[in-house]
Formats: sequence, structure tokens, C-alpha cells
Amino acid sequence: MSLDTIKASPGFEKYLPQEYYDLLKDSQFVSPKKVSEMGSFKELIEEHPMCAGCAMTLFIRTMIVALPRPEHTIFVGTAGCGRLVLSQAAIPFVYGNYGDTNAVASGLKRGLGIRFQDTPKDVIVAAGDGGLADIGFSMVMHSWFRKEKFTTVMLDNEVYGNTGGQESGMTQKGMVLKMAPHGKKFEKMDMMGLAKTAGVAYIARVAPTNPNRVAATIQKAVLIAREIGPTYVQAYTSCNIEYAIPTPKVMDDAREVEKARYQFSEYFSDEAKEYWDKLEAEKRQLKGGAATASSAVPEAE
Ligand SMILES: Cc1ncc(C[n+]2csc(CCOP(=O)(O)OP(=O)(O)O)c2C)c(N)n1
Ligand code: SF4
Repeated sequence: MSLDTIKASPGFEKYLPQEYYDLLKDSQFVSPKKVSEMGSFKELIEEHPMCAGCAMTLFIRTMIVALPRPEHTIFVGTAGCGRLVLSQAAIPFVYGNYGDTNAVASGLKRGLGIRFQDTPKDVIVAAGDGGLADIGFSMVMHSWFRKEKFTTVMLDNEVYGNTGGQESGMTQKGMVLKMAPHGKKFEKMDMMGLAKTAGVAYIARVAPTNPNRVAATIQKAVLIAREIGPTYVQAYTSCNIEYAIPTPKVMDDAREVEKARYQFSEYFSDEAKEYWDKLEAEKRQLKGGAATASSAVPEAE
């Protein structure tokens, strides 16, 4: 952890708000945090304009707490609900045009690799199912074929939430939405299978029902992408507005959907598995000592 990347330019210190000083005092920039500690330290995202109860917000909040090195992380997002949160976090955010995220992230990751040869930067695309499986599909696939070393997180609410309810390739067959009144005519796309075919090193599907598991999944995806190759996390992040889920029932829905068709699953390529096992062995060795994010798996719980 390091405060270097958020150091104020000389002369500006007195103009920065209290929130900035809270970040310097007790945040992930000071020491790694566990999801079980959420609410007791200054989080890197605290304000956003998402709908009340939106599961995507909970997922993004957990994902940010899980970042192995937030001070060396850059998010790439695009049009869609998720960017409303991501663009307000204390982490650099690049806004790709709708569909362009994985092309932008490819160039960014390569450029950062040339500029910061001693400090690898973690690039994470986080965008909706429409952005990644529809308009951005070819760019997602080709970033995977090219083995670009960054993480793609699909915020899969199974609809175009931000524009009021069009079907996406990830919507379930038969689903009737405000702007799909006849029901969707074809099956939900198998992006997990396509990722495997394209040679993605680590692939996971997760629902936001277990914050520790979300955190552990994100950490695996980021650390494996840093060293081995592309990683993909597909997260069920229901849209309570377009699916008319009453706010108090959002987590009930997540649990039901998880049980019925969104069970946690993960896949490692052989190389990714070998690397992950090595990191876990290092972590066990360091237990009791000070584990560093670059040499060991951070604690998620
Ligand atoms: C090139 C382009 N086409 C269309 C839009 C309009 N647009 C903005 S958000 C959005 C849908 C977002 O859906 P999704 O990617 O699934 O994310 P969600 O809002 O559901 O999180 C669309 C079509 C745009 N901004 N740019
Ligand atoms: S429209 Fe849906 S996905 Fe977007 S913020 Fe609202 S509940 Fe969340």
C-alpha cells in the first residue's frame, strides 16, 4: 500500500476536503482492508447516484474493497449504470465509448507496461452485459484471443438498465421487458464458454450473495491477469428497476437466481492454476508475517 499516488501537489493541501484527509488516515491506501470491516474505514467509493437497493452497487463496492493494489489500479468503463459508481471512486477511471472498453483497456495496459516497467498496473474493465456481450462483443473476444493481461468484469443485470429495459444477449430467453414486449427470442449467451474457447486464464461466475467470495474472486482475477493473461468475472447484479424487484427483496432474488442458474463456478487454465497455487503457498509461508500484495494473496475475509 502506498500514499504516493494520491499525494497532493504542493500548495494544494489546504484546499482539499476532509474526505481526502480521511483517505490518508484510514483507507485501503494505508493498509489492506477486509470485506468484514466494511463500514469501519474510509471507503474509496462513498457516494453514487444508483437506484436504491441496486445489487450492482453492492457488487462494485465489494470489488473495490477487494482490489489488491488500489493505488495502482485503473478502471475502464463505459455507458451503462456501473460507470455512475466507478467514475466517483478514488481510483482512476477511463470512460471508453460504448463497446470500446476492451480495445481501450488493451492499449492502456500495454502503454502502462512501457511507462511503468517496475510497477505493474492493474487494469480492470467493468461494464454491463450490453456493453460487453452486444456492442463490445468483438472487442472483448479479440482482447481475449490476443491474451491481453487485464480483467474483464461483466456487471450482468441481464438487461440494458441505464436506457430503460432493452433486452441484451445476456437476457434469459422468453423474458419480457419494457422494450422487449414480445419476449426475448434466443438463449442467454454463454460468455463463460466463449471465454474458455478464447483461452482466458481465469473465468468465474458469481452472485453478490457472499461478499467474501466476491472479494476472493476479484483478487484471483486481478492477480492472475497481472502475471498470466486475460481473466473474466461474470457477476449477477440484478436490476431491481427493470425486473421490478422490490428493494427489500433484492438479496432474496440474488439467492434464488444463484440457486437456480447462477451458482458460483470458476475455471483456471493450467498455467493460471500453477501460478495461483504458488501464490497460496507463499501466503501460507508468510502467515504470521507481513504479506505483501505482490508476493502473496491478500486476505479476503
Ligand atoms: C454507441 C452508443 N450506443 C448507444 C448508447 C446508449 N446507451 C447508453 S447506456 C446503454 C445501455 C447500457 O446497458 P448495459 O451495457 O447492459 O449496462 P447497464 O446499464 O444495464 O448496467 C445504451 C444503449 C451509447 N451511449 N453509445
Ligand atoms: S437501473 Fe437497474 S442497474 Fe441501473 S442503477 Fe437502477 S437498479 Fe441498478
